[in-house]
Amino acid sequence: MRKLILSGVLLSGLVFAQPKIEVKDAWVREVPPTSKMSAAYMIIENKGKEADKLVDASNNASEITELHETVEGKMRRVKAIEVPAGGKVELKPGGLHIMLINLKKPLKEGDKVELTLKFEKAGEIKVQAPVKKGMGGKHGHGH
Ligand SMILES: [Cu+2]
Repeated sequence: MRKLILSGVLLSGLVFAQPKIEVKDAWVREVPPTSKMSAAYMIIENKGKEADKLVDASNNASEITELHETVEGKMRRVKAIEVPAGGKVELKPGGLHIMLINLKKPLKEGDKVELTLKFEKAGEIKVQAPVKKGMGGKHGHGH
């Protein structure tokens, strides 16, 4: 039943709004077992003619999911992440990210996290994000 409703929503979306959001290279940072937080990164491409916004997210690895950005080494919450028409936005260490707060279990390299991204126009998009070790030393994630 749920599948039927979902495909109906997808179809009407295609006909009327033509959302063209693509999520690439999603990954979640491996954290030490003592850490209760991690972050998810990815590239979001908008191939449509209308700007869209990431307005919310959830995931199966943590209790709380927030949209964050890092500015001058400090993180702050943002209400939405804009994805310009015909453009892309990169969520990366030291910049925009999806914060995973209160991890249900430690995240180890090789694990997979299922993220649900909610866009203002494109609706919900599910992404499988592998857990990887952080790249580079300086990521400006001040926990
Ligand atoms: Cu953060």
